[in-house]
Amino acid sequence: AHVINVALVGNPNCGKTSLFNVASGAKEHVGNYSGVTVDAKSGHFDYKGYRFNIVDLPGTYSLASYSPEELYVRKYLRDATPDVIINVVVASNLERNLYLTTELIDMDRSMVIALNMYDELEKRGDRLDYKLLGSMIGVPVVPTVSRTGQGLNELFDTVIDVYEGRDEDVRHVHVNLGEDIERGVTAVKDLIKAEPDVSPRFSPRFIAIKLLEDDAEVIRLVESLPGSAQIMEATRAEQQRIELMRKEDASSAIADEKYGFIAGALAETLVKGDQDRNNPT
Ligand code: GDP
Ligand code: MG
Ligand code: K
Repeated sequence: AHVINVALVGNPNCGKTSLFNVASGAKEHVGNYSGVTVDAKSGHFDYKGYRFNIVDLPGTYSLASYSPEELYVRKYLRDATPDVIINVVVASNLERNLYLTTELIDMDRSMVIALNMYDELEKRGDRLDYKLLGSMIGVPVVPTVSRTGQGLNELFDTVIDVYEGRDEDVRHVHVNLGEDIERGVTAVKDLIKAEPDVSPRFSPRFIAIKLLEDDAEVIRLVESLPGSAQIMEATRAEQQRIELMRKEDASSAIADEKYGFIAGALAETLVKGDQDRNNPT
């Protein structure tokens, strides 16, 4: 049978472990606890002739390299290279949850979004055109309620489609960071692409953005490359240029652009129920 390696990635408390339990029949602890150890649980199940190996990764708000959870998830995505990432997001808190999504998009990996706690979104009376959102970001979006298992067949059907390369919503879209920053990303990315030995598992775009953000781990990675002096010099120059244009450091400018992109995408796809109620016209 075909084996599909799947990793669950998402913010803390977005319902990853619930999804993992329902899908794999495991009984991992679910709830608002903060674990002492940072690790991953793995399980497996068979569906439609495929063997799914599924890994429940620690919750993270971003793929920066500040916390042990972030470093763990990053290392996992780089070294274990799951075939398909399931990015679990909280449907009623997309402004925050989609930040991590933008970083996964930078990584340029096969991915499906589980729009989890969809029951909460419906209860609030919010309406989201999730198909349009998916086509805007180039990632298929499937509503789920991982506590009950609702939507999980559709989710894993979509994982199969993405794995087999037949989902029409999958496009290589990237989150456009605006002219000032994109120029810097391209300059650094082109130097990284020219390196023979750069970690093939982090995309050149992800590495370039992380360099511009002063990411300590990615700087160490790049420092081991033959062309590191030139890459770091270009990074510093582009950071200074961006700072001059934007009057803020490059990493803040990148975060602002990402949150702006998310806000723009949600403005086109999300109608909040309580908004309608609070602002009668
Ligand atoms: P994790 O931190 O991402 O592993 O999240 P958990 O699976 O531990 O879930 C966090 C909390 O959200 C628990 O209380 C779950 O019962 C609850 N939860 C998970 N999925 C859903 C869902 O789809 N809808 C609702 N309403 N609650 C959910
Ligand atoms: Mg969990
Ligand atoms: K939890």
